[in-house]
This record gives sequence, C-alpha cells and structure tokens, in this order.
Amino acid sequence: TPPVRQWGVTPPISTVLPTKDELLANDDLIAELKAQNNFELPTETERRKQVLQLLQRVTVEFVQVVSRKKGLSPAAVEASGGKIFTYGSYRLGVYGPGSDIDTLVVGPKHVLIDDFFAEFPPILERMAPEGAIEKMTPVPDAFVPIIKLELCGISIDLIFARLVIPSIPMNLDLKNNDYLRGLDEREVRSLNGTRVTDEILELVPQQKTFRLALRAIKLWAQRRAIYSNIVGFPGGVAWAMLVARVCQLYPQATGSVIVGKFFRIMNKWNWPQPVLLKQIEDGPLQIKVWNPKIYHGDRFHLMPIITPAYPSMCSTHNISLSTKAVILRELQRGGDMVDKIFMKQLSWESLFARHTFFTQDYKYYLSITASSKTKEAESVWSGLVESKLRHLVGALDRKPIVAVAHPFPKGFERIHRITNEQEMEAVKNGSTQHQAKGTKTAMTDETKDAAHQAAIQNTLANAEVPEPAEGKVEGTIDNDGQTIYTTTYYIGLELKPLEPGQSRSLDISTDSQIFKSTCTSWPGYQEEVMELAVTHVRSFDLPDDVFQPGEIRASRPKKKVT
Ligand code: 3AT
Ligand code: MN
Ligand code: MN
Repeated sequence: TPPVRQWGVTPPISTVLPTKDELLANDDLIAELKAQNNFELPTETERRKQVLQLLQRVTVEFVQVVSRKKGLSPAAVEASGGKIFTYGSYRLGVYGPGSDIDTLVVGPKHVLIDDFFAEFPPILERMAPEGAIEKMTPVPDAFVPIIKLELCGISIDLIFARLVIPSIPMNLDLKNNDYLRGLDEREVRSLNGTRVTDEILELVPQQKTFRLALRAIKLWAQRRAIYSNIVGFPGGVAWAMLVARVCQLYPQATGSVIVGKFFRIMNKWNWPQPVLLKQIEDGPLQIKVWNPKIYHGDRFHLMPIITPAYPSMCSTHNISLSTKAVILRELQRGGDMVDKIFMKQLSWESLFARHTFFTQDYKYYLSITASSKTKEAESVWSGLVESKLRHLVGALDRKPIVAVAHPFPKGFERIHRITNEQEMEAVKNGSTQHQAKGTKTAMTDETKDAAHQAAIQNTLANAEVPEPAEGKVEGTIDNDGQTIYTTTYYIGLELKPLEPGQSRSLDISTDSQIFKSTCTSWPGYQEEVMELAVTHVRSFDLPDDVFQPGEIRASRPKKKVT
C-alpha cells in the first residue's frame, strides 16, 4: 500500500473507515440540513454560476479598457487578461439561500484600484442585462475597498487586487507567495481571502466531508449565538479552520463523525495552543506574521486559530475570557448531544436548537443603546459601538463579581417617534415604549452595510457622516415629534456566587464611562446627533421583541413575605 499522506502538523488520530451506522447518521445529518433549508435549489446555484460568468466577461473587458487608456499596444491590450476568484462561503461550498458571493477581481500591474472604482461599475452596467443591477455601492475607503452590489437577485461583495505581472491568464492561481512581491499591505489584504480559502480546501483530506461538517458546525454556531468575529466569537473563516483541523485528524471519517469529534477535540484542546492547518510559513514581505515568541500581543490570544496562507494571522484575536467560557460551554453541550444522537436517543434537530440567551441563560443583562437622530448617522454609529463592545466585555471580565459577560452577537435596530424630553431620555436608554407606528425591530447583520464597515475602520480617521437633510434643526422636537434611531446590544451577565458579607451590587459606572469615551473619541462622533447609554436590565424586564414567537420570558420573582 502507498504511504498515507499526513494532513496537517501531526499524524492522524484515526484512519478507520466509517461504519454502517456512521454512514446512516451521515444521511440523517444531510436530511436534517435540508429540512433546515441549508442548501439552495440547483436552479439558484445555476444562477450564481451565470452571474460569475458575467463578472468574468466584465473583468476582461475592464482590464482591456484600462490597458488601452494607458497606451498599451493593441497586442498587449489583447493579452492583458483578468480573472475573478471567489472566497467566503461560496468558495468553500457551504453557501445557503441567503449567502452572497464574495468575489475578487484580479488585474495586471498597470490596472490600479482607482481604475477599478472608476471603470468597473459603468462597464458592468453596460454589459449586465437590463434591470439586473438592483443596487451598487462602491466603498473605496474601506479597510478592504469594496463594491457591494445586487446582481440578478444575488448579493455580491466585489473586491480588487492587482499582481505585479503584465498579464493575468485564466490558469493563474494565487498560491505562489512571490505574487505578493511589490504589493502594499492593502493589496495583500485583498488577496488574502481567496488565498486563505484556497489553502483551507487544499489542506483537508476530503472536501465533500469537510463541507458537510462545516455546514453543520456553522448552523450550530449561528443557532447557539456564538458566531461573530466582531463581538468576540469565531467568524466563518475561523469555524472553517477548526472543522478543517478535525478533518485532518480523521482523514477517512464521514461528516457525521467529524461533527461528533469536533466538539470533543475543540473542547479538550490545550488552549492557548494554536490551531494550525500547517506550519506557519515565512515569506517575501516585511509584513507581520502571527508569532507569540516575537510579538508580545500575540501571547494574549486565548484561542488562537491561525490562517494558513502567508502572511498567517490569528483569526480569533477578539476572543475574551467570557466568550471563551461560552464557547467551551457550547462545545460541551454539542458533544453531549452528539453522543446521544449516535445512541439514537436524540435527533440532529436538537443539536441545532435555538439558544436560550434571553429566555433562560441570565438573570442580569446590560443593554447598550447607540442612538442617533438620522438613519445615516445611526448606521455608522451603531457599527462603531458594536466594534468596541468587546472592550466593555473585557472590562466586565476583570470584575471579581462577574463570572461570565456574554455579548449577544446581534443588535436590535428600532425606530422611535418621541414628542417630549422624557420620552427622548427613555428611548436613549433603550426603552421600546415609543416605537414609531408601522416600524418593526430589525436585527443587525454583520455583512449588512458597506458604508458602516468603512466608517468603523480605525484607519479611517476622518470618516464623515452625511449631514442631515435640510430644513429641520436637529436636537429639537417640533409639533409632530422627532424620530430617533436606536441599536441596542445586550450582554448577559452571570455573577459569581456570593461570599458571606459580599453585596450583590454590580457597579459598572466606571467601566461604562470608559467604554463611552472609547466610543465617543471616534473622529466621526457627532455630539449633537449621536448618543450612547449603558443600563441594567433584569431578565423579566427585557423588551418583547427580543423573543421569538413561542418563547417564554422569565417571570418576575414574587416578593417573599417575611
Ligand atoms: P455567508 O454565507 O456570506 O453568510 P461568509 O462566510 O461568506 O458567509 P461573509 O460574506 O460575511 O461570510 O465574509 C466572507 C469573507 O470576507 C470572510 C472574511 O475573509 C471577509 N470579511 C468579511 N467581513 C470582513 C470584515 N469586516 N473585515 C475583514 N474581512 C472581512
Ligand atoms: Mn459570503
Ligand atoms: Mn461577503
């Protein structure tokens, strides 16, 4: 027999083939994911392929147009090429009905990012079928410059990178580190998504197994409210790398077995030992690569999950003591459930049961409300506040009385209509008693708004918020009242058992003051338009709209008669 290839940085734990029961459990898992609407219809996938073919044709045309404008010879124009790549869930093959397509456009050295923003949109408009572009939002000053669009009913995140070569042939792949030579950090960042996803796929023994297991783990993590890079949980790429590592350790196993092993392996992992898919590579650039021996900051990563492509980075630097505790608790639950699923005492459905963050998990919550007088301001302000939440979580972690501070990964967006100062105060503090007629609470979505993504980046020191529409004087309540936009984030608090003589009171005034000044020192902050409030909420006082139909809130404790 040929020598068995080693996947990853250690030999496998087991190479046995799946049993009949394990294969049956795998079929059940596929059936459950289908029942959960995790796969899209083949006709939808066909539409994605056609959209990508269109984007490829537009890319070639775009590169030619720019090449011609820059005075290249007709032969050089003809040969300049251009190619699209994908990354994210589409590239990994774990996309569902609502997923976008994360797409990278690669051009030759003479095509610059400014050319992309100037020329690509009009060429796309010319070449796309009538009415196919529903929305197009270029965000050139984002951390990763991006054009967000809706094309033929599919959301597309379009980014651009150039390579320092004269032409981009269709058989090019981005694996070679030498392609990074001569690029600046921003350009390297734009190439990074595709390079990481491509490597992950190359580093797993069986892609089909990996995909199925990753679908299950992503769905589980979303349902359990532990999926969000920004507030301190793993994001999509980190979850993918964890599943990939388990696949390496069980190269022959079927998807259901990978899911089962996943919970135990990751729960018992010797954190902060990093999860690596391969040895960290050195490369040709003066760019930081994750290395706790050199960089002091890297030693504080509690659950490091390291991207495989050069320059390797820690995808989970936001994880805090509390979010780590929550992740480990959920891994324990998942492992216990999968044991029972394999013993046929439970079905896969129970693994994917919705979290009980608001109904059972906590008695005490903090409610963090970012409010604004305009919708535009609120979209950037709430994003900024969300991106700083983990600092408040970190401060709570350091309080002796706090056992766990669990940030809920999504915010609740509400629109209010107030007619006096008292109502204004209530709304700013998170009240839901004055919601405008005909409006409904919405959930923030990490991928939502490109403008908000751009504005919250630290690099963007002078981000500007659009001025409110003419006429009204902001800050005044006129006869017909005033509209206020709020986004409220919740942190669940678990307190340590009381020691004799200790009081239950939790004073967070200093921490919330520091948190507020962290947020308001953002250069885009506008004192007249934006506000931030941190308040305590008891479980029985949570607003109605955080509950799903059928969920039962905690009841108000009865006054004890002494
Ligand atoms: P969906 O199926 O689209 O929900 P996904 O994993 O594709 O899941 P995204 O489209 O949000 O998720 O992100 C795809 C990749 O884009 C993941 C990461 O490499 C990059 N990315 C997304 N958001 C950011 C961000 N704010 N900063 C840096 N990179 C990001
Ligand atoms: Mn995506
Ligand atoms: Mn995306």
